[in-house]
Amino acid sequence: MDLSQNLEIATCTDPGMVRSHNEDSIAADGEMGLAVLADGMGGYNAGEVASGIAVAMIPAEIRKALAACPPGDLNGARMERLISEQAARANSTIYEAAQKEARYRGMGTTLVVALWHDNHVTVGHIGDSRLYRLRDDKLEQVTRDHSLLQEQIDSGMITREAAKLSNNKNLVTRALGIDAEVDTEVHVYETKPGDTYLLCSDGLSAMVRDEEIARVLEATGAAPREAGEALIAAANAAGGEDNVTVVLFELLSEALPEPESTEVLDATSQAEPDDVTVEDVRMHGAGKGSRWPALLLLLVILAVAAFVLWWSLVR
Ligand SMILES: [Mn+2]
Repeated sequence: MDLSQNLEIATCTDPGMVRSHNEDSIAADGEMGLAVLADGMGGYNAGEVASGIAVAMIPAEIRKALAACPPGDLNGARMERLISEQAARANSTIYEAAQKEARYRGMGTTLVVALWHDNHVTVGHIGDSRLYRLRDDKLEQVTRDHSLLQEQIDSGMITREAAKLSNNKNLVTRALGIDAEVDTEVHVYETKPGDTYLLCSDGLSAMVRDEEIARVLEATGAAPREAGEALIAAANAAGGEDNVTVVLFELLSEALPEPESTEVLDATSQAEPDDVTVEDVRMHGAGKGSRWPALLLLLVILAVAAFVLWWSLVR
């Protein structure tokens, strides 16, 4: 299914005003309706390696899996599973690379993955990279950070206002590639035509308040390219202390296409119940095909024998 007619996408990334290199990585694919953003961590450029592995592996594997998946199976539950599985695979690859090479030791990355499909978006995340949704001029943070700060807010240790002044904004409690196992948080949300989605690294959200992000989106009419560049500029104007990366996805006014021809799919799923393999089906077919001529031959032989018997009797 090609969604590129239904979406407008822009990706923007910048090292910021302080850092010499950019450890954020992004991938976006309009045809698949997929965006992946990763914010790497680890010394000696290892963060770049970790985030690079995540954005290279996950879209490639999701593309393969979607191509092999019947259109009627493209539902939220399937997408949730797909994102969790692929995040787990990327986790293993990063983790193993970090175990093998001393210079990669301790590397990891945040992750936010969004996959749009028939009027839904499935969102997976690990760490403090975020997804926001702009709907009817209202900006809402969809993902909830896996960070020390968020835990402190949740437990009532500090207020949301005090959190804005906190120094530990970048301490994440979950990351991809740090442990042998990873717990990806995945949810499915309904979409509405006209929605705009923003994926961002903490280089935006730690530098620019939500109200200011909303104001920038409003000022640019949430046009993806323009809004993306304006958000990067806003982060840099506020100090640009970290790499800053944004992906903007606008759902154009038409609804996303429904999966095609479910009848065909139902027929397929009935023809191949889980416990019957293709070999089984073929063997049964071949058996039926060869049995009938043998039976016919037997009848002919019996008829001939009966005729011979009758002929010998009447003579
Ligand atoms: Mn960052």
